[in-house]
Amino acid sequence: MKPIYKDILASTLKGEKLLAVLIDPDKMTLDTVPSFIEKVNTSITTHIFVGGSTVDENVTDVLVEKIKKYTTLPVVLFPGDVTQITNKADAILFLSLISGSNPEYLIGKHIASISKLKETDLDVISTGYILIESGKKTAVERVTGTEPLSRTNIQHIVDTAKAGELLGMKLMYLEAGSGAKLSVSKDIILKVKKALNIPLIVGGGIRSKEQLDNAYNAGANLVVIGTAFEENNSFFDELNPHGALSIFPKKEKIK
Ligand code: 1GP
Repeated sequence: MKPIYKDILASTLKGEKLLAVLIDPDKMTLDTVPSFIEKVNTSITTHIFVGGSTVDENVTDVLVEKIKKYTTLPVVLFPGDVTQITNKADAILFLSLISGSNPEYLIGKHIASISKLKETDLDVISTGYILIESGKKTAVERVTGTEPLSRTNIQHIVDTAKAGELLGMKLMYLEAGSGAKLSVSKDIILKVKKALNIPLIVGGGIRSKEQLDNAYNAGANLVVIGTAFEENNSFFDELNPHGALSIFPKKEKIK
């Protein structure tokens, strides 16, 4: 088993900032994997997350196998359902949707996943998953039948995250939802981070370098971006501190 959580924790303690590219198996075709992963490999990405709200059976397994052929980056499952579990990945976020009170997403799906999980050697990472209001109805809301937490009641978000930590969760994920109109605010990230001793993940609606830096500066240890990469491959270059990586060697300056 690869020690994915141990590595995230070590990076967090060193103050390193991590970036996960989220690949939704529903939106990526197998033939686009090589070129997309090449972009990922030459970017500041540190992790590849794979998962979606609605994915057909076995699609994730085949996709992860292909991704693994083209990268050495850790592949972490971010599953919407039990059918998305595959041993071809390195780790799985064992997500409990603690912002809602649907028992299926708090513990039900977890129980259903055990027979499959025990056949794998995935690093299983207990993760508190908190959905935050983001300006429009998201797929997570629709699929889980839960309401997001109000973005103005920050104390309630902080208390929810702290309760998750005290229950033993090893990561906390503040989620605005894929394609969110409003990403998680700086103030929310700042206050949740201050209350927690575990690494903090932030995702949903981050589409610019400025938003990414804001999330890091407020205290996010790992940021997840999906839609912005899906819609525009050159976004990888925008995040690269040296701009687009050129395949041509730089010309020496004539003195
Ligand atoms: C969704 O947090 C992730 O679960 C990423 O969201 O697709 O909006 O980047 P985006």
